[in-house]
Amino acid sequence: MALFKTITLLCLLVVSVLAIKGEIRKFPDTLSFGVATAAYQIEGAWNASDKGESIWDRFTHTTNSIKDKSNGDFACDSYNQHKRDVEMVKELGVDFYRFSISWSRILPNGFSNKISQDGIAYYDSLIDDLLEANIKPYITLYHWDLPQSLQDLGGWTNPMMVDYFTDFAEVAFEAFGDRVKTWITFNEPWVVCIEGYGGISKAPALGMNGIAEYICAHNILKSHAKAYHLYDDLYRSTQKGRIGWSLNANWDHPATKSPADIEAAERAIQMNLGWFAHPVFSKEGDYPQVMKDRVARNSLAQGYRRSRLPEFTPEEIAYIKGTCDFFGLNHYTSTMIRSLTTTISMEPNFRDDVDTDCFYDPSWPEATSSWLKVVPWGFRNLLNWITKTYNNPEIMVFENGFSDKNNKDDVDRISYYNQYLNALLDAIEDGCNVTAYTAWSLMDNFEWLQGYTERFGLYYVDFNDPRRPRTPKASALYFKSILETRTIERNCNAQLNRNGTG
Ligand code: PNW
Repeated sequence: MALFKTITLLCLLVVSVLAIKGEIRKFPDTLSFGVATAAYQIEGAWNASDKGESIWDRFTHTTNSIKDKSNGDFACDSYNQHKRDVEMVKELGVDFYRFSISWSRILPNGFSNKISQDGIAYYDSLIDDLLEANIKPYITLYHWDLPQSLQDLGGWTNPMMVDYFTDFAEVAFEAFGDRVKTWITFNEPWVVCIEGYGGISKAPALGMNGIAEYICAHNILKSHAKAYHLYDDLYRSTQKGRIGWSLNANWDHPATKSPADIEAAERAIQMNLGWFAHPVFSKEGDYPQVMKDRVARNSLAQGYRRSRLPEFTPEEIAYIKGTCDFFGLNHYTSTMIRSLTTTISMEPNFRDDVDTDCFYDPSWPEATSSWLKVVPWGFRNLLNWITKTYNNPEIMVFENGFSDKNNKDDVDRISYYNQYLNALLDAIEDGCNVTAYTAWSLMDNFEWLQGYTERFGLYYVDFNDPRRPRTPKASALYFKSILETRTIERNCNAQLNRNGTG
């Protein structure tokens, strides 16, 4: 209790100092707020009841890849403590809770011929408790934990996955769609394909750079579109929900004003975000032209008979186009981009295909995650880029957050949220149609390769205590105060805004 009081006082102090320094800004009523988690990162209970093995179970159990040698076997024990989770979400006063479904918990062997009643019961109970607390459940269908049985068949390199994923989606629509009105098919397909298929820093760690990530993305695009059409054709009219996906993107800022760097930064964003966004949100559909050109050119120079980037048929292009009811975005940080003039290496490689040099400005404040620098104006620029490039879509921000090591008096996280929420308001004032903002994460959890060494939570979780007690950090109280008033103090740090749009 003493700790709670200290945190409250500290938080009030921070809020009042910030308020004295700057004006108060109001969030529009059209913006709703939420917090997010993902199944493998919080649930634990990896083999409870008839749950099947996922690629993250296999990866953490059989490789030495996790920094602190940990895994998600127990994690935050949310499988047994979801009532406490709902209590926390309620305490914060958010409008929605974004969580993901563990595919192998509801379909133990990956296929829809066998549905786990215990798996369905777990999510049923979570959804009912949320609704009872007046919080909207938002479901992510795929947050990286593929059933191992489907990985054994090639995972996302197997074109049959399009059907298997759609079957899984249908089971979820049937079981939960009466109460769940916002569906996110895939979380960050870029990370799935680049890090899990091209690289080795996410399961299944295939490491077939320059080849496998393109096949993975091709099948995920088709899987997403098929699930979207299924919802559209069979469920939308009765369930009246919405469906899209959530793409991760950095803001890629040109390192200088030279035309070459400006072009390189645009290419970087087209070949990372546009890779997935262009087929769905652009007028013409398909992959960005610059991406088709680059990968084809490099592939031919490397002796391949065709581009390593698979081609869509005109029917597929039309089928994929428009398959999102909103533009879901996960954003954390920015990078500086310089153009390169590399000779084409004989080994295929995604980074060579993009062919830019990226780095972090040394003046940017750091988080604990090596890739996360604090660049709020980049958020504003990115939201404006999406608005301009894709003709003003409705943007729902499904993740944004900051990592530290082990800190309940998390003033750096408070500062991050203050600055990024101000940048979001700037973007709304610029004309961006942003309707949702989600903090990652509700609580500290299993941070993939980093295990439990990087914490993103608004709530602190004690991973040494078998009961996994959760305690609000100062940032939880700060977030709660923002939600209560739907206002925020203007960020006074002019220096951090020096590169912003305007
Ligand atoms: C997200 N980047 O991943 C994931 O959706 C979460 O599961 C994860 O815990 C969270 O961010 C924090 O890492 C990202 O390089 C991974 O910009 C990498 C990046 C962004 C998001």
